[in-house]
Amino acid sequence: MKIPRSLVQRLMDSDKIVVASHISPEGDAIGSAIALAIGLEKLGREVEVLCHSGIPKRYGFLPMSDRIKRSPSFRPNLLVLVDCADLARADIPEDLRENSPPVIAIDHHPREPNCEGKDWLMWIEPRAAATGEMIEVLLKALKVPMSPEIATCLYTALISDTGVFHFRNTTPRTFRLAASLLKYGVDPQELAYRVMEVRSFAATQLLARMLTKAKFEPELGLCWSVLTLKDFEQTGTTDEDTENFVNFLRAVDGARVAVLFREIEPKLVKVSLRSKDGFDVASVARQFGGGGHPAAAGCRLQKPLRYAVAKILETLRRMLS
Ligand SMILES: [Mn+2]
Repeated sequence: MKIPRSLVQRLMDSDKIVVASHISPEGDAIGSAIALAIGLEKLGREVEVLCHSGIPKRYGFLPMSDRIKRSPSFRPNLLVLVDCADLARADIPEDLRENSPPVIAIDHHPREPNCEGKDWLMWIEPRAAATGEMIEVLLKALKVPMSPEIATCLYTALISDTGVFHFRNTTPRTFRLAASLLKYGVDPQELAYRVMEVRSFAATQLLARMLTKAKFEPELGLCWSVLTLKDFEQTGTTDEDTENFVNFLRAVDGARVAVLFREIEPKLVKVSLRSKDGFDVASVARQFGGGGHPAAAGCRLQKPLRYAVAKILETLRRMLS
């Protein structure tokens, strides 16, 4: 991995830095953002991590997570996006999006960056299993020593994007980095539990509903399910509780593509897409304004649930048949 030299220079030259990631952030987004922020703070920079729509409870154990802000408390002279190279998908307040300072984007999603007309510096490594791998390289270049806090964040990033090292994006580099992080006191069982496994009882009941309503179209290899506003209301859950649910659909024998639709508002539907044998679900997500990786992607549609489900299934059925 080669960091553009100008990127390191730009970081060194900036003293008020905001680090942010994409909407619906997961472990790689949040872990990478916090790890970089801790490192930049050690270098004496004023740094804030932003999650404009709030940090999912699941990640509340991460160091510095209690200092994550919804809006910056100072005017930054640099905005760093991690795990995201698209200002439109960044989880930041509108005024910062419209009137952003220079931007550095550090990402491993293999998509065309969306940055026309802006002062941008880009570092994209599609072969990195997680953006966390890139942050480790960057912190080394910045001469920030590894610490237990940074190691916890980077390990969280790795296991989140590799499904605890079982997706195909896992490489020797991933394992080497994970091994080196264990030397800083990372507890692999504890982190895997907190990031991938932990589920409230209410969320378990929501999961039961998703499984009961699942549909399987074996001739296409399509497995999908829907959670409605009513499902969330009646179980006392929110969309945050659906993390990793779609993997149960993906696990179905014979499923090539798994889709989970969630009705968030009467006219807002979130969609998670997963695939097994190389089918590119990111290309489907992009058709609907979303993004992601070939095997794991997502999008949100400002449409009624019925419409969103019909549209996406129609697209998938056409591509799968
Ligand atoms: Mn990622």
